[in-house]
Amino acid sequence: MGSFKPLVFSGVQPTGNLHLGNYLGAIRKFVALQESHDCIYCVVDLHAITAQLVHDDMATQIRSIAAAFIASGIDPQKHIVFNQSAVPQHAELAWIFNCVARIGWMNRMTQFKDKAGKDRENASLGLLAYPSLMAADILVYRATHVPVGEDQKQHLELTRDIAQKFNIDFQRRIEMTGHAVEMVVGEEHINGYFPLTEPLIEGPAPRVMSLRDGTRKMSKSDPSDLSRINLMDDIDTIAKKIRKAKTDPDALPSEVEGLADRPEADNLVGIYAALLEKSKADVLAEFGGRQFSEFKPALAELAVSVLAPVNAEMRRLMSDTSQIDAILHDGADRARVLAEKTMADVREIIGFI
Ligand code: AQP
Repeated sequence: MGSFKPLVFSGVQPTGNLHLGNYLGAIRKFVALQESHDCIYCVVDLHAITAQLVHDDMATQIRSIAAAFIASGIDPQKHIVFNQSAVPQHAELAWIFNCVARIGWMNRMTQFKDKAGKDRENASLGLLAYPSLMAADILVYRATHVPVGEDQKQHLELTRDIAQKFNIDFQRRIEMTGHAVEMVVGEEHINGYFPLTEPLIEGPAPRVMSLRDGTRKMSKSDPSDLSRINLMDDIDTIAKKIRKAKTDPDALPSEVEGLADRPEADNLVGIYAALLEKSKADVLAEFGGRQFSEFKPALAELAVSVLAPVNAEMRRLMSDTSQIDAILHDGADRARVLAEKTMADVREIIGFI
């Protein structure tokens, strides 16, 4: 009986412009992890149709997320970059997980409540089952680590619940078919087929907030484009959005404690710190006592210096999509082999012939 090999998986939905929150909360972590782990990074297009079914520019959106991965520094030869719908095993395992998970678990998901809003009866069944597909994305590779922003924490807990319930429900058949793997959970050694995946949420910017409202997360689907800095924004647009970002009238505090109850100030200082890979305390040591009229231009300059190379490379990749298409095809071919190995085991465990 072996043990699980460390493997990183994460995904991004092609649902609109990638923003600074996606970049700092997720993509920059993806880039860092490729030095120490085998990584699989996926454009999760099946997820993109859960909240809105028809997207006229779906193909462009898929390519643009893949371009953002590559432009940020992900190496598609050493690691795997592909789009989810090209590997049908994700959907196959998601169906099995729909039968493992309980409706009550899905109903408790805060993202479902937020996205379905008041008209829950009219939300798609796919939106309710979204976390089950997310669990399948991760577990079809038996991935052990998932870098994500803080908003995905609850979904990853549910992924562990699904893995654990599958392992328990099928315990006898997992052992009978010789597919048990030993894992250590706390002090205990237990056997199962799926690992209990660890979220990797810690980082300089686990939750970047909207530039228009420091209490809401920066989001692709926010109707106000001024609420977010997009990776494809040009220099002038970035500067304008930071200039117009909501703030309060006070000067910046000298200590981090002074940011409490000042969500917009806290967010802008947090963004500056994350871009510079320093702490908020370091930023306040430099800017404490200064007005936003001085801080905002410095933030705009920093944001441009970090994002401009990513932006330029994304534009180059999107100007001739043959390179991105080749990367996605090659990635899907390699991902399919790994996913099919898991599905062959799962079919045997369940008893499908
Ligand atoms: N504001 C954020 N701060 C830090 N991390 C964030 N992420 C998203 N928003 C922030 C992380 O980015 C990764 C990709 O997210 P996603 O596209 O799969 O979906 P999402 O979490 O629902 O992101 P959005 O931007 O809010 O998209 P829409 O509006 O389509 O729902 C994830 O790791 C996420 O945690």
